[in-house]
Amino acid sequence: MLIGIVGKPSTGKSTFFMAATSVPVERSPRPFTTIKPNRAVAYVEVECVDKEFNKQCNPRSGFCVNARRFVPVELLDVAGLVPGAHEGKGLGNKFLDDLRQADVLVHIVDASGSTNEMGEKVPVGSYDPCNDVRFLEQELDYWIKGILDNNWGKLVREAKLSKKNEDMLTTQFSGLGMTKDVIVKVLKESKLEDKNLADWTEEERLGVCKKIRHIGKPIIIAANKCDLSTGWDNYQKLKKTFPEYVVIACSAEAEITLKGAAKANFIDYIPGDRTFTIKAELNPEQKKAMDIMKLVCDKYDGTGVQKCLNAAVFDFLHYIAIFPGGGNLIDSQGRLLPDCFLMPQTTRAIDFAFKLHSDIGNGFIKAIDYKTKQAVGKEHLLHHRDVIEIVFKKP
Ligand SMILES: Nc1nc2c(ncn2[C@@H]2O[C@H](COP(=O)(O)OP(=O)(O)OP(=O)(O)O)[C@@H](O)[C@H]2O)c(=O)[nH]1
Ligand SMILES: [Mg+2]
Repeated sequence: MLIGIVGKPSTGKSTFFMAATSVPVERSPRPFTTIKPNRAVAYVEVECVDKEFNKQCNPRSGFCVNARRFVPVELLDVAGLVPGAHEGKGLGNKFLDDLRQADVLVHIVDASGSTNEMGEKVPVGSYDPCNDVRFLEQELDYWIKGILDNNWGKLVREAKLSKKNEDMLTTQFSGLGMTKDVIVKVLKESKLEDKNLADWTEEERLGVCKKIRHIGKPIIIAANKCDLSTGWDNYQKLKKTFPEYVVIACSAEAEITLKGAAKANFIDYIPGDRTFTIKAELNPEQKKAMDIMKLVCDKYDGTGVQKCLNAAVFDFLHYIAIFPGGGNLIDSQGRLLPDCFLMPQTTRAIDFAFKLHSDIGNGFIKAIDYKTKQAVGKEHLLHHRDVIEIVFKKP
């Protein structure tokens, strides 16, 4: 699972990245601070199944606190995108190629309205962040169109060899993680299944790219810097203006502060908590900082960083978490429930077997639902938080 962080410069992409991964990266109010992409592990939260067995799990990767299991995902922070990037403005949009494999994008919007469309500092509240939503969609559309345009001549020649549109475009966009099903759907909706590529208009090409972006690079919005004075109003405005979007209020700076305070043992705080408790004597300055954090958490139900990642993976992509249930839940090194896999919603027992190992998939005999002890077949659809053992014939 790869989550891409996108947006214009200075909205707090790298701050969000650092808040989620704890990996220190360069960040500053100067536009284009990030040039080379940052990639690291973040986590999404799953209600662990260990409590159902009255045990404490021991994850191989990630961690688990009080049956709150944090499962690794990858996060990618790229350079800022400005209007006209597809024509080479700012850093252009070539760096978006880093996002080719992203399953979902988090658009970091500066909800405080303190950066203009180029990411330059302006007085708080003087810029309307709603402007950024459509511009980002447009730049992504043109990025995808650029990929198509670069190969258009070749595709038109191949079309003459009576290759099918769906096959040519599937090959063309496989690098963006598109499946044939998606391409067939896009062509059908556009009524371009059988139209000779040589006769496609510019608009038809762009229309297809828009649909591909919509399906293949779905976006959720993080209304960041909500700790600043105009954050609340702009967060409400974003939700109202874009009802088709998931919009989550977020303060990446607050998350960094809280994680830092928890590491220093000043507070009890686990990412995703709605609030925190102070457990040490604080000096007046620290106390003031924590008072501000409390206000932010109370107003927005937490800092929103963990909420964004969870929402992207579970509420939006509808992924499910599956725990392998073999060996009485214990691996060869004695770890209980060592793994937890994030899988698409329509995962069958056989898909999960192949995810574990191709030998397990090829030798599949049956799957056992560890919670109910029932045997199920290859086609059985798995559910969120299932614990599944695969019985297979060894090669
Ligand atoms: N008040 C507040 N400031 C924030 C928040 N998140 C980021 N900032 C500030 O916004 C500025 C830009 O942050 P970056 O993380 O460098 O922004 P970026 O989007 O990565 O910028 P580029 O790499 O230039 O595209 C920094 O001064 C951050 O401290 C937040 O949640 N609240
Ligand atoms: Mg950055």
